[in-house]
Amino acid sequence: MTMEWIGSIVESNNCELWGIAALKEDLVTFERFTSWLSKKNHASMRWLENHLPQRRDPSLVEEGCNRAILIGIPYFISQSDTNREGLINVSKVASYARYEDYHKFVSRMGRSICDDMKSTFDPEGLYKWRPVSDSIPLLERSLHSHFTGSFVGKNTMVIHPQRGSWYLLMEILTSYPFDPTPVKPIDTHKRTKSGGCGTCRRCQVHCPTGALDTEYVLDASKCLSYLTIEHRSVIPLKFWKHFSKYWYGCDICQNVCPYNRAAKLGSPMALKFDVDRDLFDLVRMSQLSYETWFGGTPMTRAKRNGLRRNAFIAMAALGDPRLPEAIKCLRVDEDQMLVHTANQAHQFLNGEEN
Ligand code: B12
Ligand code: SF4
Ligand code: SF4
Repeated sequence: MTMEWIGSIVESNNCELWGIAALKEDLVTFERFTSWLSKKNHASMRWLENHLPQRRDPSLVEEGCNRAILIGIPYFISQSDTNREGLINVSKVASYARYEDYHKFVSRMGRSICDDMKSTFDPEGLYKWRPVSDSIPLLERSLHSHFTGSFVGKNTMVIHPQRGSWYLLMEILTSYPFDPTPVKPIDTHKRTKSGGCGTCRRCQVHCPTGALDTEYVLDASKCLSYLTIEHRSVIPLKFWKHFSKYWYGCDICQNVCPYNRAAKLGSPMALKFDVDRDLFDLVRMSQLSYETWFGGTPMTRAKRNGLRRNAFIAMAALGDPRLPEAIKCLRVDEDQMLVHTANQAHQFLNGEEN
């Protein structure tokens, strides 16, 4: 009955209730995480080294909260989007980034869910309720894969066996003593009706940069998503050609996953970036255009000059005839990272890889 109540509260926000987790120390997950760090798979994301006690024991994230309501936010967009402006701009933006910033959505929707939860389960206000997603020291994928009947694929995504992986994850941390969801763990090395990768390697084969060469482990230093969103300096030349596919984020390892064939279109989040912008307009965009086009979207994570760098490299990768003009534009920029990127274009066109 409790699950039905929570399910109807979550579904009234067009999201999906996936389960309830008991938050407690999880040494297997923690060791997997620290071993990933020790191999420098996190590239320049040094912030992942912080808050290790919370990653080891998620009940420390919010004092007194040892339960989490696990929610999936759907965001599947049709992958057949072609270039509507007739330009040679075919490089894409990852689907999640086309919506409003999901952190803002989570706090808005999370507040509404928490209000409903309080009036249903906690009218006297005795318990804690805190909506969280992404930017907390919580290993969200592990939590969801342990308590929801979903599994971690070789592409490292949380995959729901019937619905796929086009979901952002969020949680409501609470001190309310809900019963955790009893689930049978899925052995992801086998492929059965309940999920798992088995012998499939599609994501590994199609990842353009070899970032998934070791199954179930992502080497962020090679991942287009990391390079286009989190990497703050010049992009090594050997990755430039892949910017012809994505210039912000990357969805290739989800696009090719068989579990996503039956994905349902739609999302409760508002679409913000539904028309591809001309890459040259992006290279020369002013601060004002940046704020108008990208304000309130997750793409501000890369900041204005990160987006300009990415758009320039995508122009080079696509052989855009306006590249000489774009080079002139960036060569006089005050940001040395952009000047350096512009100066590398000739090396790229000569087939050099550093
Ligand atoms: C840092 C980060 C990144 C980095 C590193 C990604 C990575 N694979 O580690 C970069 C910038 C590359 C990135 C990219 C993307 N990200 Co990101 N990212 C995060 C963040 C903030 C932390 C992830 C982390 O701790 N990584 C370290 C590794 C070691 O941990 P992990 O991936 O969580 O893996 C754990 C489990 O999967 C499990 N596990 C791992 N291997 C195995 C193997 C077996 C057999 C088993 C059983 C378990 C298991 O143990 C691991 C350690 O605890 C999370 C939010 C969060 N707080 O968790 C979002 C998050 C993982 N990202 C998300 C998304 C959507 C993306 C992108 C799709 C965005 C895009 N389109 O560009 C890509 C996907 C790239 C990919 N294939 O992973 C979603 C994933 C949703 C989902 N369904 O899985 C999250 C959860 C954000 C959210 N709240 O929705 N991301
Ligand atoms: S997001 Fe793209 S580059 Fe990163 S692992 Fe997946 S396919 Fe490879
Ligand atoms: S593409 Fe295949 S190997 Fe990769 S996550 Fe999906 S099922 Fe697993």
